[in-house]
Amino acid sequence: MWFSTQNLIDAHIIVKGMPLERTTTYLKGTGYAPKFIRMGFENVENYDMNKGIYKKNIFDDGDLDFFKKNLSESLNHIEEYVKALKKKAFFIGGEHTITYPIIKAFKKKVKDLIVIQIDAHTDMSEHAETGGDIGHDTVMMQIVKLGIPVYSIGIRSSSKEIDNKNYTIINSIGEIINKLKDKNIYLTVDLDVLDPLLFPCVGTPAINGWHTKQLIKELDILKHTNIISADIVEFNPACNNPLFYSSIVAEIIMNILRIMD
Ligand SMILES: [Mn+2]
Repeated sequence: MWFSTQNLIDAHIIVKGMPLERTTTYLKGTGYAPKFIRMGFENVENYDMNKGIYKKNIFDDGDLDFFKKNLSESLNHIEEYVKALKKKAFFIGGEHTITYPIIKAFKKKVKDLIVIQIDAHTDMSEHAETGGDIGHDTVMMQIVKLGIPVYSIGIRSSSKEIDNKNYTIINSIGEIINKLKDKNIYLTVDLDVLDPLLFPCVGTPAINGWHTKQLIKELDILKHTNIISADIVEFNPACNNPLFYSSIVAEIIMNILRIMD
């Protein structure tokens, strides 16, 4: 990214690409997302009329390599990387499945961990469509099974009604802002929360979604909370005009980095 620093020691946030694609079921291509998103950053300024200049140091640590690794080897690779992390990080997926090993690693590192999921789908299936328990469609089920509370927003599609004490669907992050005090928050943003007619570059589009304005408004509610790390997932650059949409994703990431101070 053009504004990243070469100096890990001075970095406030580490950016790591996780181009995992093993369990996608509909439109393929999210494994190419980190490369495209970095190109998209060429069209992003670090000054915002309302939010000012972005002053934090970002260190771009490149991508994890999943070449010739199967799903479980890939998940272990992610977990080991996150375990060894000593700074706040922003992860660029890849499929939503990456969030599971990330949370497994953070569970061992921090207390009072909660997950905020911004997504069109609950990802609460018991079994993955591609077989086994782990997949982009079961990732939140796996996380609640670790005993981590998940608050979800943007949901409009699910394979069934969800009845799980650790999984709560909310209408706005404002509803739970009082509960977030003293919590270590992990934020995961699945881009299919956006309306597919506005932002079509996702693997599993779902109609009647959000405008980017609504996404950024919800993100900004988290400004003074303790976000320990975050990810953005499910961008699929195998669509028409991918560089155009890559810069939209980069702008959204910029807004997430701003609330991670
Ligand atoms: Mn998802």
